Amino acid sequence: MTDPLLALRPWEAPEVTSWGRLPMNAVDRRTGAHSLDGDWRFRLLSAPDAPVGGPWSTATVPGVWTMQGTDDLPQYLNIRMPYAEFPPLSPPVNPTGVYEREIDVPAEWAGRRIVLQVGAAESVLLVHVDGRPVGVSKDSHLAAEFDLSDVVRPGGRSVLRLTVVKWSDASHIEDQDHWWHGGITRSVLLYATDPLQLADVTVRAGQDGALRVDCRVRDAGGGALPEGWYVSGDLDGLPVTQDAAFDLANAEDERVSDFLGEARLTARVPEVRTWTAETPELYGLIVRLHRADGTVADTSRHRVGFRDVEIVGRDLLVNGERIFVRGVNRHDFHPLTGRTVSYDDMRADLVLLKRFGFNAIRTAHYPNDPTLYDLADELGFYVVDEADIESHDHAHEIADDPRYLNAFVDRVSRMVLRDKNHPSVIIWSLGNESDYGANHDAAAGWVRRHDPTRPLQYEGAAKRGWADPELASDIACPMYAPLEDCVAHALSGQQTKPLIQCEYSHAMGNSNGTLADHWAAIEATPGLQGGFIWEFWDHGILQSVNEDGRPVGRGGAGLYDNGVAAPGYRWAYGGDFGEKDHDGAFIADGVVFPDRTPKPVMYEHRELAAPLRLQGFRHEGLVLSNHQHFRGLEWLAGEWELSLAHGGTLTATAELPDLRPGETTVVPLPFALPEDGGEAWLTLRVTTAQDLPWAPRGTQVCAPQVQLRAAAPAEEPVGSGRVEIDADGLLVHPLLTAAPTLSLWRAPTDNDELGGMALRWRTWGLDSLVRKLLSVHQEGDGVTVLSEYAGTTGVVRHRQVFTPVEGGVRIDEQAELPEEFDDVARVGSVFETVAGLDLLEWFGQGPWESYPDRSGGAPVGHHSVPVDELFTPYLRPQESGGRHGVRRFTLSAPDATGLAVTLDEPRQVSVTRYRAEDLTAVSHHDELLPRAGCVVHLDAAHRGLGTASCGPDTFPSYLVAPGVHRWSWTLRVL
Ligand code: IPT
Repeated sequence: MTDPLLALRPWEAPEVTSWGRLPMNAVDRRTGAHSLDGDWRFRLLSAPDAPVGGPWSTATVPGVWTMQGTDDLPQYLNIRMPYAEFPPLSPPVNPTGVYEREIDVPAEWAGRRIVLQVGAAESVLLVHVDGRPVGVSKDSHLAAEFDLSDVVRPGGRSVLRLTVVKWSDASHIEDQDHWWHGGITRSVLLYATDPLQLADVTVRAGQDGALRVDCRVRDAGGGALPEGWYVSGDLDGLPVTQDAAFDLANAEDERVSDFLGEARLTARVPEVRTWTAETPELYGLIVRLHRADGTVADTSRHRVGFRDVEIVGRDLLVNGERIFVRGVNRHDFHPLTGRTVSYDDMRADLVLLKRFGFNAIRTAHYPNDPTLYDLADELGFYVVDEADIESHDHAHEIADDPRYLNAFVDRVSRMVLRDKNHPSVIIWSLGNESDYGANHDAAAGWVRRHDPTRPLQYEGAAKRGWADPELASDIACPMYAPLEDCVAHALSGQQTKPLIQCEYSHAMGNSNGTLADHWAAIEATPGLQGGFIWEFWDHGILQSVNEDGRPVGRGGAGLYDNGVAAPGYRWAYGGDFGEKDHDGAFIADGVVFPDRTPKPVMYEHRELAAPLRLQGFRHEGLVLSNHQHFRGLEWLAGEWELSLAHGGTLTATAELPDLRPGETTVVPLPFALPEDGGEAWLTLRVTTAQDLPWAPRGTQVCAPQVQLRAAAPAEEPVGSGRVEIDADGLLVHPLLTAAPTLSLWRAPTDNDELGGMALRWRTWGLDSLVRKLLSVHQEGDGVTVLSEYAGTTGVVRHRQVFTPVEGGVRIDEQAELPEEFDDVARVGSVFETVAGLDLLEWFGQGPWESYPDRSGGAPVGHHSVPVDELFTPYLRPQESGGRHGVRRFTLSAPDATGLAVTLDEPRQVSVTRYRAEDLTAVSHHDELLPRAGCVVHLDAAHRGLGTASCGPDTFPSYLVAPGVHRWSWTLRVL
């Protein structure tokens, strides 16, 4: 007999969004439920209608079978669908996982309503109990519940089968930019309630302390709703009482009141502690449903945050304040489990984001694990909650396709029904990259009626006109818009909606150039309120064998904080599972590595988000301001630090002033500036003053800095030594294994590659310049060497003048770039050292990696880092490890021997174990073999990083111009 669920072929029926599924609601049933997580019997079929035969294997639930040893492996594609079939069709080979296990139903559940909850399954879920069809559900990122009361027996044992079909009509609207997987990705539960139950609870809690709780009550007993039921509530000890005036049971319409009633609880909290991302104050609410005799039939627990969100004019306000949105896009991702994320992992994500100054999350591009929202409420984040709709490859057809109408409304409405009680959720999003059509308007209409308390946004609609009030977006939420367009819009007088970019500053590889420029503009321009960096994660999957089944290399090990990627492992990206179609390293575009090690941009972000700002002198003092929206500085402690170029670092405890949000004050200089010591910088190191849920006391929050004294022009006493130059015109030096030569090339970053710059550089031949010695000219003790570096389309003239100075040699260099080399990666010197010089100490910006357009978070000071830790292991090897604004450095061995370099002015310097060509030659970090010595670059000019892998390139001011470049440096032996 054909199974009716299979006969329905729900995987090719977009109109069918579910069958037998219970309505979504916001009653949390996790506590007290029976977990069905663990090992299940498992079979992977080649198609949903293939016979279920052969031996069972085992699969872990929750988990994806694509990472549990089956031959159906992860595949990474951004926009393109992995198969050619048009919506709503699926390919003939359609991996289908059959999960089975016994369930023992407790005898005490007799007379109760028994419900199965499947946290998430992708992409179509079919449920059977003892071979009987129970239900169907779609939406890979929301839970599905089914009433099993009629198919299981309390005290008995049943066989539960969950069939998960990987490809379906739904896949065409789940075409998000991440790995394709298959499986059950969130927990499976079984729970029981009284037939008289809370079907849904809607909490509204405003900044004024007014609380309103709407309860939907249902009786599954079959007949009319029992007489005399009522609800009561308790908010941290404050009674919440039933509103007698509220139309209790929709009494006027008996067809409704037969099985569904409504009641309202209200309270007003005096002197309410309001919720914001800075002050995540939560109250505990218990809602009870009572039978007529007063006994409790059902209970629902909530955490309530009192806050308002509204748009006034063109400003998004939280509790009446225009906030800045310092956001990030976050996927549910884990390098070992694919999409299944634990409480601890989610908490670690959010704790890290808090520590680096983020205050907002867009749940790109689907409703995240429910726990994420609990944590966002608790730790303090503003959330843009996004529905599971991305039809990227077929966006235009689907947006207006009536066959998909149900799916759009279903997905958006179920998300809202699930998440509506979270104070953290301040904006609903209709989805991502799905063009714009009637299906969106239908979903938007539902949301506006059901939840008028929050704005909604949709980039696809906003794209049609940032200011157009007719479109289904209350926010102008573009992605990757040029900053000048945003500023121009805000200044145009035409702006009607808050401008908050839903994606900006693409974090692929060594990236996020101009982030500081963005924030300077956002903070200075009314109408701009921030945005969401793309994205949190580099989605590298931990792999010990490569696509050919061979063990991966052992290079580049031990560079990650938590040691997950030990030698013999690599981070897989697109193509690494042998997929023919893939989008390569585009999946590695996060601000953290796959094991959550922060990338250097995180330090930049932390500084840009600083709650406390230091703005230099005014009225003989230092100007301090509180840059928060809602709280004072009492949670912070400070320490002054004075860094002298020729001297050490002095410290003193800072008394932080009492400043309300937005206030500024002037404090006296904490140190008398010593006469000598040269260039001087004052830093206020700000840490947490007490233990917080997201940071122990003493965690660094920011380190704003001001320059107190500029450097005086350096005078180099002329020395007497001799400079040795070989027959090729190259410097001979005991500590150098390769003499300083000219470099115009860097191992292309992802931005350089995808933005087309690297292609131009290769066409010009900058990766293989041919040096020709023109002349060597001795003058006194000094030597002038003229040479030419020929590319394929132009020639660079280069001059080095070597002059002996006390203890070493000064090198004055000049390079003349032809007009056609109008945008190169760098102009500077490169040389290599003997082995053993393993410690870099410098005065300049640091300690972490910085580049000309990403240097805002690296304070000037004395820094010291082992050479092996200078390099940043971006998943696809590329230019990395640079330090901006370096004035001088030493490279030394443990016995303090080594070399010292002084630069004529602050320059970009990098010291790594790799030549640019080493990095260019490989595609993964494990293939890199570190050199024993150091490869040192010091640049007269270095191109900014920009974000051209997806979005704007760096700004013109960070480009390296053609023409004459001059730089000088001295090299001494320690
Ligand atoms: C945009 C997507 O929304 C996001 O999912 C991701 O793919 C990002 O770009 C790039 O990493 S879509 C892009 C075509 C602008």
